[in-house]
Amino acid sequence: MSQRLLFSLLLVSTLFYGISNASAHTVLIHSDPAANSTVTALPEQISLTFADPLLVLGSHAINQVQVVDPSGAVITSANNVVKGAVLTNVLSPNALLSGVFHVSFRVVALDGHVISGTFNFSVGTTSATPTLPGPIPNGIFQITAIANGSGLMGEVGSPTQSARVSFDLDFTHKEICYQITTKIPDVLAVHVHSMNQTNMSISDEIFLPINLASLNSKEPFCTTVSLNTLSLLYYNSSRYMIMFHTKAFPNGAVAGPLTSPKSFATGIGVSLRGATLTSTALGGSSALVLSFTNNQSKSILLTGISSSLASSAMIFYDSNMCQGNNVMRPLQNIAVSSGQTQLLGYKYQGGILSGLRKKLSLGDQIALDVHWEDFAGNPRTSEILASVVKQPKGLRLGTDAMAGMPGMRH
Ligand SMILES: [Cu+2]
Repeated sequence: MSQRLLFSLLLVSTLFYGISNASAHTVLIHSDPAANSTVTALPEQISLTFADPLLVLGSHAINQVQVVDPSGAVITSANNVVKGAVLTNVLSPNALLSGVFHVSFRVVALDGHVISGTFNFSVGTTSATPTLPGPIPNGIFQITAIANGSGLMGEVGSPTQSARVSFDLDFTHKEICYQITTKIPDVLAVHVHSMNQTNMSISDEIFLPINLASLNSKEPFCTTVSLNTLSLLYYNSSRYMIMFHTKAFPNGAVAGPLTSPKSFATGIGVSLRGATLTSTALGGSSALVLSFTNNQSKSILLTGISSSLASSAMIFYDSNMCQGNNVMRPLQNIAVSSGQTQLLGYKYQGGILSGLRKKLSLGDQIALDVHWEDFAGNPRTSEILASVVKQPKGLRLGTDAMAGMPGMRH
């Protein structure tokens, strides 16, 4: 299996073309995976190499390859990429299955002749029980990733696009639940790949396929995984990377490494949505809007907020920040019952960052930590990016809160 380089500009071509023959019609001379072969893991793409360049007619899909997994699901995308004599297509399976994969193709050679064919390859099961990298921990652990195009070198990526991903590793239910926030259009596939830290390359094999239905979904998407997959992510999270493949960048538009497991809980998690912070000068204060949903089966406590950009922060109760007669009362916590959404806003319950270490300008994205406690009293932290918005008319930050919070200004 070839590997692409991530952090190195060194590029090694591993494509070997067969000797082109002089016959009238082209033939398939090579594929990856190879016909009738057995591979240990599914690669992120299917690649067919023909003896001669294929005909390309603008955006017409005249060259097509399709892969069907052992469950009968089509796992290729609608995006067939032709480069000379090579046809590729990114694979987006919903699960990593072992068994027989069926490949069919139909291509047009430069002389106009249509060539079609089919073949199989297999993904084998590893017969030996894998040795887990450490003892199986109890409960749920959260890891996050921020993907962007700047991490990709030796590959063309999109430096302007990004994605934020959070994973809950649930050892009790052998499940991974994830949520993805991104504005990337035309996503063909999202994969978690392993990274080799010695030669800084990303594996072409799919470690964990990400279901595209999870993109910007309100609820976390959960999928059953093996204890081995959970343990590898738990113990070696920094050796894994999430990668978004798009129509514009089939080889990967944005990517980012997974962080170490951040916190512990025994429930499924929370959803954070619609976070905004009001613009403010350096050293000033900013009011938060955030909706916090408890996805767990029992009540939890929202215990606070913080940001590395603010010297202090709090959650509070206030009748109405926009009426000028308000007195903020700092809150230790807010109980949120199962399935309920708690809004932090400009009225009643709210949140404030103060002593900002940088000016917050319209459109900035600020990382915010939201602290909560699960029903068993385990402290957890979830992260969200808050967009900076204009301070609404009449918004006043309470005098009591100001006295208690050095650095807060109007
Ligand atoms: Cu990939």
